[in-house]
Amino acid sequence: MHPKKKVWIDTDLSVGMIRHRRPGYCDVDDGYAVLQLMKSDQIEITGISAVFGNTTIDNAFMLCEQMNRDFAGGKYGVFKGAGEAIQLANVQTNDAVEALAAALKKEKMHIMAIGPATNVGLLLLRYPELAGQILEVVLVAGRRKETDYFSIGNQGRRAQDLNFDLDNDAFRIMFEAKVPITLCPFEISSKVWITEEDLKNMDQLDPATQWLASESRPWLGQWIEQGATGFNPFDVLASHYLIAPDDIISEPRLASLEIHLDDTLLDNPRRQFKSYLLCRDVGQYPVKYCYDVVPDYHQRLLQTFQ
Ligand SMILES: [Ca+2]
Repeated sequence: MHPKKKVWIDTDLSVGMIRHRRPGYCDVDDGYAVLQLMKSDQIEITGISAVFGNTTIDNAFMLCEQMNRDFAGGKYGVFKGAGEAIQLANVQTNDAVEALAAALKKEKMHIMAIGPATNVGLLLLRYPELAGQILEVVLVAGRRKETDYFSIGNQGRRAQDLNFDLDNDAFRIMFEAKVPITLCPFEISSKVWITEEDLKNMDQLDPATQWLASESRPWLGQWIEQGATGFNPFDVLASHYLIAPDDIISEPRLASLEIHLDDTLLDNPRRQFKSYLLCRDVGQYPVKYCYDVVPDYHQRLLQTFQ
């Protein structure tokens, strides 16, 4: 038997929340990633921390506590992290950063950071000596080139690279600390779809999976309004990679941080610029870039919730 892989979860859980910046419901994908790790016998969760992102830090923290209480018997430590991006001129700590530091002092572990990487960035600024204790940070961000748009549905909507966009500096800090980085970007998650048929199958499973299916329906409805037939469960590619890396196809790339025109504002006459996390043949920082799944991936994904 292989020893279990130790994984710290850092998440901007927003399952079932109303968006705080514009109308509509929030992403449900963190819920799939957290529940998949909770259910896996390959993984030992070493702690769960919340970060702002898809929703406010208070909502994300409340949902971390709720999932831990309702679906894991409260057995994990749950910690509140950053409510905003790193301010380099005023670096703060928080409960999540201190708890993660204490855990890393005891043992090496992987970190699944499926929101903005703010808590990991803060940790590396305050405790640079702990960089060598981080076996890998698995993140949901990046693309090959600035013209690889994140297209949602067929109405022309383009999504941001939200986890990166909300805290560019956190990524730069991780790269400069030379922490091993694995990226599960839009390129891979755009190949995986969850449909109403999948939710109906999840309705027949355990209460945690039933809850996730039920809370996913308003989110699925928004994707159908955008002309899609399902939704891409972005963050679950990160959790699945940690559980079963052989199901995920990756290649080594070199990441760079570059500034180009904002691709989400193409029709806006007052177009602005933004930072991009680009993963090319040439670049500055080595990353493992996950870009495809095995042919029977959809079935394998749903089996992990059985
Ligand atoms: Ca997330």
